[in-house]
Amino acid sequence: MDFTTFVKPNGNGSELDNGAGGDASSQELQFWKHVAYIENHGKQEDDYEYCMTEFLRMSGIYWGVTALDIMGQLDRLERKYIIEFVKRCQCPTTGGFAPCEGHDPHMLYTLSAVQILCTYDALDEIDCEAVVRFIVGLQQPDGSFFGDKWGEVDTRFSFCAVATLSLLKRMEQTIDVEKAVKFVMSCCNQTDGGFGSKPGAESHAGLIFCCVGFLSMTHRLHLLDVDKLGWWLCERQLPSGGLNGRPEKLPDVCYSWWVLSSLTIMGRLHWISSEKLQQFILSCQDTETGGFSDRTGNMPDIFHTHFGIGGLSLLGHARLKPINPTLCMPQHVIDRLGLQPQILERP
Ligand code: GRG
Repeated sequence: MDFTTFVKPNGNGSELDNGAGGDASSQELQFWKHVAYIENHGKQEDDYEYCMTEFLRMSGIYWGVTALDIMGQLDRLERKYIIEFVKRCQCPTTGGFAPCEGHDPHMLYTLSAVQILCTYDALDEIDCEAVVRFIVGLQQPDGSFFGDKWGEVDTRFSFCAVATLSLLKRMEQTIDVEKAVKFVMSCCNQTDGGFGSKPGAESHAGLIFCCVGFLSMTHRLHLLDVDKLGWWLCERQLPSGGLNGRPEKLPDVCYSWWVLSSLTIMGRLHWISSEKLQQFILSCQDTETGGFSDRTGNMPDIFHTHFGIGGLSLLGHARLKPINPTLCMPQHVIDRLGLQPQILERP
Protein backbone atom coordinates (compact mmCIF):
# COMPACT_ATOMS: atom_id res chain seq x y z
CA MET A 1 0.00 0.00 0.00
CA ASP A 2 1.56 3.26 -0.96
CA PHE A 3 0.39 6.76 -0.17
CA THR A 4 -0.49 7.53 -3.81
CA THR A 5 -3.16 4.86 -3.71
CA PHE A 6 -4.96 7.51 -1.67
CA VAL A 7 -4.40 10.25 -4.25
CA LYS A 8 -7.12 11.02 -6.77
CA PRO A 9 -6.02 9.98 -10.29
CA ASN A 10 -5.93 13.47 -11.79
CA GLY A 11 -4.14 15.07 -8.90
CA ASN A 12 -0.38 14.59 -8.95
CA GLY A 13 0.21 18.32 -8.52
CA SER A 14 2.64 18.54 -11.45
CA GLU A 15 0.34 20.93 -13.27
CA LEU A 16 0.55 23.41 -10.48
CA ASP A 17 2.77 26.43 -10.20
CA ASN A 18 3.72 28.37 -7.14
CA GLY A 19 0.44 30.09 -6.39
CA ALA A 20 -0.08 33.61 -7.61
CA GLY A 21 2.80 33.63 -10.05
CA GLY A 22 5.38 33.90 -7.28
CA ASP A 23 9.07 33.25 -7.97
CA ALA A 24 10.77 30.22 -6.49
CA SER A 25 12.53 32.19 -3.78
CA SER A 26 13.05 30.06 -0.70
CA GLN A 27 11.65 32.90 1.41
CA GLU A 28 8.20 32.54 -0.09
CA LEU A 29 6.05 29.55 0.83
CA GLN A 30 6.24 27.10 -2.08
CA PHE A 31 2.59 26.29 -1.55
CA TRP A 32 1.79 24.21 -4.62
CA LYS A 33 5.09 22.38 -4.57
CA HIS A 34 4.35 21.23 -1.03
CA VAL A 35 0.88 20.10 -2.10
CA ALA A 36 2.47 18.09 -4.93
CA TYR A 37 5.16 16.71 -2.60
CA ILE A 38 2.57 15.39 -0.16
CA GLU A 39 0.36 13.99 -2.93
CA ASN A 40 3.29 12.19 -4.51
CA HIS A 41 4.79 10.96 -1.25
CA GLY A 42 5.95 7.41 -1.78
CA LYS A 43 4.83 7.20 -5.38
CA GLN A 44 7.66 4.94 -6.53
CA GLU A 45 7.14 1.45 -5.22
CA ASP A 46 10.89 1.05 -4.96
CA ASP A 47 11.26 4.30 -3.03
CA TYR A 48 13.79 3.26 -0.40
CA GLU A 49 12.73 5.77 2.23
CA TYR A 50 9.07 4.88 1.79
CA CYS A 51 9.72 1.15 2.21
CA MET A 52 11.91 1.74 5.23
CA THR A 53 9.21 3.77 6.97
CA GLU A 54 6.46 1.13 6.75
CA PHE A 55 6.63 0.81 10.55
CA LEU A 56 5.22 4.34 10.92
CA ARG A 57 2.86 4.43 7.92
CA MET A 58 -0.24 5.44 9.93
CA SER A 59 1.55 8.49 11.34
CA GLY A 60 2.84 9.31 7.85
CA ILE A 61 -0.75 9.42 6.59
CA TYR A 62 -1.77 11.60 9.55
CA TRP A 63 1.09 14.01 8.75
CA GLY A 64 0.06 14.23 5.08
CA VAL A 65 -3.67 14.50 5.72
CA THR A 66 -3.19 17.20 8.35
CA ALA A 67 -0.78 19.28 6.28
CA LEU A 68 -3.06 19.11 3.24
CA ASP A 69 -6.09 20.09 5.29
CA ILE A 70 -4.18 23.06 6.76
CA MET A 71 -3.45 24.04 3.14
CA GLY A 72 -7.14 23.65 2.21
CA GLN A 73 -6.31 20.82 -0.20
CA LEU A 74 -7.58 17.72 1.60
CA ASP A 75 -9.92 16.79 -1.22
CA ARG A 76 -6.88 15.82 -3.32
CA LEU A 77 -6.69 12.55 -1.36
CA GLU A 78 -9.13 9.63 -1.62
CA ARG A 79 -11.06 9.76 1.66
CA LYS A 80 -12.63 6.33 1.07
CA TYR A 81 -9.35 4.49 0.56
CA ILE A 82 -7.68 6.18 3.50
CA ILE A 83 -10.54 5.23 5.80
CA GLU A 84 -10.48 1.65 4.51
CA PHE A 85 -6.74 1.48 5.16
CA VAL A 86 -7.19 2.80 8.71
CA LYS A 87 -9.97 0.29 9.39
CA ARG A 88 -7.81 -2.62 8.24
CA CYS A 89 -5.18 -1.62 10.80
CA GLN A 90 -7.44 -1.94 13.85
CA CYS A 91 -6.42 -5.04 15.79
CA PRO A 92 -9.54 -7.21 16.33
CA THR A 93 -8.14 -8.55 19.60
CA THR A 94 -6.84 -5.44 21.39
CA GLY A 95 -8.72 -2.61 19.63
CA GLY A 96 -5.48 -0.68 19.09
CA PHE A 97 -4.14 0.36 15.69
CA ALA A 98 -1.00 -0.85 13.93
CA PRO A 99 1.03 1.43 11.64
CA CYS A 100 0.06 -0.84 8.73
CA GLU A 101 -1.28 -4.33 8.16
CA GLY A 102 0.88 -7.09 9.58
CA HIS A 103 2.36 -4.94 12.33
CA ASP A 104 1.47 -4.81 16.04
CA PRO A 105 -0.88 -2.22 17.54
CA HIS A 106 0.68 0.65 19.47
CA MET A 107 -0.49 3.78 21.28
CA LEU A 108 1.34 6.04 18.77
CA TYR A 109 -0.50 4.71 15.71
CA THR A 110 -3.78 4.48 17.58
CA LEU A 111 -3.67 8.24 18.10
CA SER A 112 -2.72 8.84 14.45
CA ALA A 113 -5.59 6.61 13.28
CA VAL A 114 -8.11 8.42 15.46
CA GLN A 115 -6.76 11.81 14.32
CA ILE A 116 -7.18 10.83 10.66
CA LEU A 117 -10.73 9.59 11.26
CA CYS A 118 -11.65 12.77 13.16
CA THR A 119 -10.35 14.93 10.34
CA TYR A 120 -12.51 12.92 7.93
CA ASP A 121 -15.45 12.93 10.39
CA ALA A 122 -15.45 9.14 10.18
CA LEU A 123 -15.18 7.89 13.77
CA ASP A 124 -18.39 5.92 13.26
CA GLU A 125 -16.48 3.64 10.87
CA ILE A 126 -14.55 1.93 13.70
CA ASP A 127 -15.18 0.23 17.02
CA CYS A 128 -14.42 3.18 19.34
CA GLU A 129 -15.16 1.27 22.54
CA ALA A 130 -12.44 -1.23 21.60
CA VAL A 131 -9.99 1.69 21.24
CA VAL A 132 -11.00 2.94 24.71
CA ARG A 133 -10.38 -0.54 26.17
CA PHE A 134 -6.94 -0.64 24.51
CA ILE A 135 -5.91 2.69 26.06
CA VAL A 136 -7.40 1.97 29.48
CA GLY A 137 -5.63 -1.39 29.57
CA LEU A 138 -2.25 0.32 29.12
CA GLN A 139 -2.51 2.58 32.21
CA GLN A 140 -0.23 1.49 35.05
CA PRO A 141 -0.83 1.72 38.83
CA ASP A 142 1.43 4.83 39.04
CA GLY A 143 -0.70 6.61 36.40
CA SER A 144 1.83 6.22 33.55
CA PHE A 145 1.04 4.46 30.27
CA PHE A 146 2.72 1.65 28.38
CA GLY A 147 3.02 2.26 24.62
CA ASP A 148 1.95 -1.32 23.95
CA LYS A 149 2.08 -4.76 25.52
CA TRP A 150 5.89 -4.66 25.73
CA GLY A 151 5.85 -2.21 28.60
CA GLU A 152 7.87 0.86 27.61
CA VAL A 153 6.82 3.88 29.72
CA ASP A 154 7.23 7.41 28.33
CA THR A 155 5.41 10.73 28.67
CA ARG A 156 4.71 10.46 24.91
CA PHE A 157 2.25 7.70 25.76
CA SER A 158 0.55 9.80 28.47
CA PHE A 159 -0.06 12.41 25.76
CA CYS A 160 -1.29 9.83 23.25
CA ALA A 161 -3.65 8.28 25.78
CA VAL A 162 -5.41 11.51 26.79
CA ALA A 163 -5.38 12.85 23.21
CA THR A 164 -7.03 9.70 21.85
CA LEU A 165 -9.59 9.58 24.65
CA SER A 166 -10.30 13.33 24.31
CA LEU A 167 -10.98 12.93 20.59
CA LEU A 168 -13.30 10.02 21.43
CA LYS A 169 -14.82 12.14 24.26
CA ARG A 170 -14.10 9.31 26.68
CA MET A 171 -11.36 10.71 28.91
CA GLU A 172 -13.44 11.03 32.04
CA GLN A 173 -14.65 7.85 33.77
CA THR A 174 -12.27 5.64 31.82
CA ILE A 175 -8.68 6.26 32.96
CA ASP A 176 -7.52 7.54 36.34
CA VAL A 177 -6.86 11.16 35.31
CA GLU A 178 -5.54 12.23 38.73
CA LYS A 179 -2.91 9.51 38.74
CA ALA A 180 -2.02 10.26 35.12
CA VAL A 181 -1.47 13.94 36.05
CA LYS A 182 0.64 12.92 39.07
CA PHE A 183 2.88 10.78 36.88
CA VAL A 184 3.37 13.53 34.29
CA MET A 185 4.19 16.06 37.01
CA SER A 186 6.73 13.61 38.46
CA CYS A 187 8.60 14.01 35.13
CA CYS A 188 8.94 17.80 35.63
CA ASN A 189 12.49 19.02 36.28
CA GLN A 190 12.59 21.73 38.94
CA THR A 191 15.79 23.32 37.58
CA ASP A 192 14.38 24.40 34.20
CA GLY A 193 10.63 23.78 34.53
CA GLY A 194 10.79 21.31 31.61
CA PHE A 195 9.87 17.64 31.24
CA GLY A 196 11.58 14.46 30.15
CA SER A 197 10.35 11.05 29.09
CA LYS A 198 10.24 9.69 32.64
CA PRO A 199 11.07 10.89 36.18
CA GLY A 200 14.60 12.33 36.31
CA ALA A 201 15.10 12.32 32.53
CA GLU A 202 16.58 15.38 30.79
CA SER A 203 14.19 18.10 29.62
CA HIS A 204 13.57 17.88 25.88
CA ALA A 205 11.25 20.07 23.78
CA GLY A 206 9.46 17.05 22.25
CA LEU A 207 8.57 15.69 25.65
CA ILE A 208 7.72 19.18 26.91
CA PHE A 209 5.12 19.38 24.11
CA CYS A 210 3.73 16.03 25.27
CA CYS A 211 3.47 17.13 28.91
CA VAL A 212 2.21 20.67 28.24
CA GLY A 213 -0.29 19.23 25.73
CA PHE A 214 -1.33 16.62 28.30
CA LEU A 215 -1.90 19.36 30.92
CA SER A 216 -3.81 21.40 28.34
CA MET A 217 -6.18 18.51 27.63
CA THR A 218 -6.64 17.71 31.32
CA HIS A 219 -7.06 21.45 32.15
CA ARG A 220 -4.15 21.41 34.62
CA LEU A 221 -1.93 24.16 33.14
CA HIS A 222 -1.85 25.87 36.58
CA LEU A 223 0.61 23.14 37.62
CA LEU A 224 3.27 24.58 35.28
CA ASP A 225 5.89 27.15 36.20
CA VAL A 226 5.05 29.03 33.03
CA ASP A 227 7.72 31.72 33.37
CA LYS A 228 10.54 29.27 34.08
CA LEU A 229 9.53 26.86 31.33
CA GLY A 230 8.74 29.69 28.90
CA TRP A 231 12.20 31.12 29.47
CA TRP A 232 13.88 27.75 28.79
CA LEU A 233 11.75 27.29 25.66
CA CYS A 234 12.50 30.71 24.20
CA GLU A 235 16.21 30.08 24.79
CA ARG A 236 15.87 27.35 22.16
CA GLN A 237 15.94 30.00 19.42
CA LEU A 238 19.37 30.20 17.78
CA PRO A 239 20.94 33.01 15.73
CA SER A 240 19.68 31.34 12.53
CA GLY A 241 16.14 31.87 13.85
CA GLY A 242 15.63 28.09 14.09
CA LEU A 243 14.84 26.27 17.32
CA ASN A 244 16.66 23.36 18.93
CA GLY A 245 15.17 20.78 21.28
CA ARG A 246 17.67 21.21 24.14
CA PRO A 247 20.82 23.21 24.86
CA GLU A 248 23.88 22.77 22.61
CA LYS A 249 21.92 20.96 19.90
CA LEU A 250 21.32 21.85 16.27
CA PRO A 251 18.08 23.55 15.13
CA ASP A 252 15.48 21.39 13.43
CA VAL A 253 12.22 22.34 11.71
CA CYS A 254 10.27 19.90 13.85
CA TYR A 255 11.05 22.00 16.96
CA SER A 256 9.12 24.77 15.25
CA TRP A 257 6.25 22.59 16.33
CA TRP A 258 7.32 21.13 19.67
CA VAL A 259 8.59 24.46 21.07
CA LEU A 260 6.15 26.81 19.39
CA SER A 261 3.02 24.84 20.26
CA SER A 262 4.13 24.68 23.92
CA LEU A 263 4.73 28.45 23.99
CA THR A 264 1.36 29.00 22.26
CA ILE A 265 -0.49 26.85 24.81
CA MET A 266 1.22 28.86 27.57
CA GLY A 267 0.35 32.22 25.97
CA ARG A 268 4.05 33.01 25.41
CA LEU A 269 4.43 32.77 21.61
CA HIS A 270 5.64 36.38 21.58
CA TRP A 271 8.73 35.40 23.61
CA ILE A 272 10.56 34.32 20.44
CA SER A 273 11.13 36.14 17.16
CA SER A 274 8.36 34.89 14.87
CA GLU A 275 9.90 36.64 11.92
CA LYS A 276 13.28 34.95 12.28
CA LEU A 277 11.67 31.56 12.89
CA GLN A 278 9.50 31.92 9.78
CA GLN A 279 12.61 32.74 7.76
CA PHE A 280 14.36 29.64 9.12
CA ILE A 281 11.40 27.36 8.34
CA LEU A 282 11.07 28.73 4.82
CA SER A 283 14.82 28.25 4.26
CA CYS A 284 14.25 24.51 4.89
CA GLN A 285 11.86 24.16 1.94
CA ASP A 286 13.05 22.18 -1.06
CA THR A 287 12.27 24.69 -3.80
CA GLU A 288 12.57 22.01 -6.52
CA THR A 289 10.67 19.02 -5.14
CA GLY A 290 8.59 20.69 -2.45
CA GLY A 291 8.60 19.43 1.12
CA PHE A 292 10.61 20.57 4.13
CA SER A 293 13.78 19.11 5.60
CA ASP A 294 15.13 19.28 9.16
CA ARG A 295 17.71 21.93 8.24
CA THR A 296 18.50 24.15 5.29
CA GLY A 297 19.78 22.16 2.30
CA ASN A 298 18.89 18.67 3.56
CA MET A 299 16.50 16.17 1.95
CA PRO A 300 12.79 16.81 2.60
CA ASP A 301 10.55 14.25 4.26
CA ILE A 302 6.87 14.03 5.19
CA PHE A 303 7.51 14.41 8.96
CA HIS A 304 9.34 17.73 8.62
CA THR A 305 6.88 18.87 5.94
CA HIS A 306 3.98 18.38 8.35
CA PHE A 307 5.73 20.18 11.20
CA GLY A 308 7.05 22.95 8.94
CA ILE A 309 3.51 23.67 7.72
CA GLY A 310 2.20 23.32 11.28
CA GLY A 311 4.80 25.78 12.61
CA LEU A 312 3.98 28.31 9.90
CA SER A 313 0.30 27.95 10.70
CA LEU A 314 0.97 28.65 14.40
CA LEU A 315 2.85 31.77 13.26
CA GLY A 316 -0.31 32.85 11.45
CA HIS A 317 0.84 32.39 7.83
CA ALA A 318 -1.82 33.94 5.60
CA ARG A 319 -2.08 30.96 3.20
CA LEU A 320 -2.64 28.37 5.91
CA LYS A 321 -5.64 27.50 8.04
CA PRO A 322 -5.22 27.63 11.85
CA ILE A 323 -3.92 24.52 13.56
CA ASN A 324 -4.76 23.55 17.13
CA PRO A 325 -1.57 23.71 19.22
CA THR A 326 -2.56 20.93 21.62
CA LEU A 327 -3.84 18.26 19.26
CA CYS A 328 -1.82 19.27 16.18
CA MET A 329 -4.94 19.03 14.03
CA PRO A 330 -6.88 21.58 11.99
CA GLN A 331 -8.69 23.95 14.36
CA HIS A 332 -11.94 23.55 12.39
CA VAL A 333 -11.91 19.82 13.23
CA ILE A 334 -11.40 20.53 16.94
CA ASP A 335 -14.24 23.07 16.78
CA ARG A 336 -16.52 20.60 15.00
CA LEU A 337 -15.84 18.07 17.78
CA GLY A 338 -16.61 20.74 20.38
CA LEU A 339 -13.27 20.20 22.18
CA GLN A 340 -11.66 23.00 24.17
CA PRO A 341 -8.17 22.11 25.32
CA GLN A 342 -6.95 24.72 27.84
CA ILE A 343 -4.88 27.61 26.43
CA LEU A 344 -3.45 30.40 28.61
CA GLU A 345 -4.00 34.05 27.72
CA ARG A 346 -1.05 36.17 26.70
CA PRO A 347 -0.14 38.11 29.89
C1 GRG B 1 0.16 14.43 17.64
C2 GRG B 1 2.08 15.96 17.15
C3 GRG B 1 1.59 14.74 17.80
C4 GRG B 1 2.44 13.99 18.55
C5 GRG B 1 2.14 12.73 19.25
C6 GRG B 1 4.82 10.98 19.58
C7 GRG B 1 4.46 12.29 20.14
C8 GRG B 1 3.02 12.55 20.48
C9 GRG B 1 5.39 13.22 20.37
C10 GRG B 1 6.85 13.05 20.11
C11 GRG B 1 7.61 14.13 20.80
C12 GRG B 1 9.08 13.99 20.61
C13 GRG B 1 9.82 13.10 21.52
C14 GRG B 1 9.67 14.69 19.63
C15 GRG B 1 11.11 14.72 19.39
C16 GRG B 1 11.44 14.12 18.08
C17 GRG B 1 12.91 14.22 17.78
C18 GRG B 1 13.35 15.10 16.70
C19 GRG B 1 13.77 13.53 18.49
C20 GRG B 1 15.21 13.62 18.22
O1 GRG B 1 15.87 13.53 19.43
P1 GRG B 1 17.44 13.65 19.40
O2 GRG B 1 17.96 13.53 20.78
O3 GRG B 1 17.56 15.08 18.79
O4 GRG B 1 18.01 12.71 18.40
P2 GRG B 1 18.27 16.38 19.27
O5 GRG B 1 17.54 17.45 18.51
O6 GRG B 1 18.08 16.53 20.76
O7 GRG B 1 19.68 16.24 18.85
